[in-house]
Amino acid sequence: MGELESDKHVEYILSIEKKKDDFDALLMEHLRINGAYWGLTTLDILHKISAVDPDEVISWVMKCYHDDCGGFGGNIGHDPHILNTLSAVQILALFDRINVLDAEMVSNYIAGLQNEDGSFSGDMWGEIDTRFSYCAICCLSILHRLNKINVEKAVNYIVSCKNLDGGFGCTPGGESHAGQSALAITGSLHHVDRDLLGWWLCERQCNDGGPNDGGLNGRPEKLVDVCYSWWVLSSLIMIDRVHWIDKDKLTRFILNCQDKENGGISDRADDAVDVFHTYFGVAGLSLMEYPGLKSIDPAYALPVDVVNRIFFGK
Ligand code: 3PZ
Ligand code: ZN
Repeated sequence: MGELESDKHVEYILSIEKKKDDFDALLMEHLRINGAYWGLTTLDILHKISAVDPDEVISWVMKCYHDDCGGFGGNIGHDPHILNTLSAVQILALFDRINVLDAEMVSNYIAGLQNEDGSFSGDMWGEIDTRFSYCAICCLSILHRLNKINVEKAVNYIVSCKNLDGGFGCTPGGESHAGQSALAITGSLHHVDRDLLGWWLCERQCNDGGPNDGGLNGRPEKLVDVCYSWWVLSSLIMIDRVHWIDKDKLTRFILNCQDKENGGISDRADDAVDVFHTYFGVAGLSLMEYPGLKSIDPAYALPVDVVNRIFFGK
């Protein structure tokens, strides 16, 4: 299995920025700000954020800002969306530059996306998903402005998406997925049946003895995928049931998904790498306290020192 190829991953992330015109880059064009958040957070976990120029990053991020509405687009000239707005706020937090924002404008944009039933739309077109509830709550919490929304209704909406298996869907009655990060931020984890959800999450670990042994899948009967290391582990940590999975096997699986030559991590062993799975792989290892990594907060998906700076000014 070997160890984490940290230097190779740093080089890989720095290289993505340079090749802007190949096919992968084109595919990522509309979510460039999310990609920037994934790459930069990975660099920070690896203690290499100093490899980028903060002023350059911040000035690019602010070019994605729409000062008429308070939201951010996925790239310069792209329409605003709550997903991109969260990425922008997280990037600014990484560099301790939240102060460049008009926090009132940004939080008014987010608050404006809350619906009567407490749910959140992703943008002005109205698609609803509990993942947008998470984006809204995480963003407003970082901006110290949760008071702008009806938190009780927001929590009740997420709770209304709880299923009999203990998990949460994206809409009421939808198949179980993520959602409890938002509940953790608002101090509402008492709505979770920890044993039932913990059991469902642990059932995600694969035990077939093959190259993907120890990996986690997102739903029953699906293939394992490195990115679920993050969704499942972060949830298990928040409900205090992380000791229910085999950490050694999961660590070995993530390390097996590395491209040891050119850097980067893929969804499964021997697939093509991308920045998304590189981030979630490294972040998953950080949650499992892999040596030499900064620890990451499971609810905010930001390094713990960044979260402490936001909330305790230290
Ligand atoms: C990937 N998106 O819809 S996407 C994403 N997926 O924008 C980014 N695991 O084809 C990258 N699958 C790669 N670099 C994949 C982000 C998806 C998740 C797809 C995926 C991941 C298995 C099939 C949804 C936050 C934001 C968005 C998502 C999840 C979390 C794709 C396919 C979809 C997307 C982008 C590229 C390569 C990278
Ligand atoms: Zn994945």
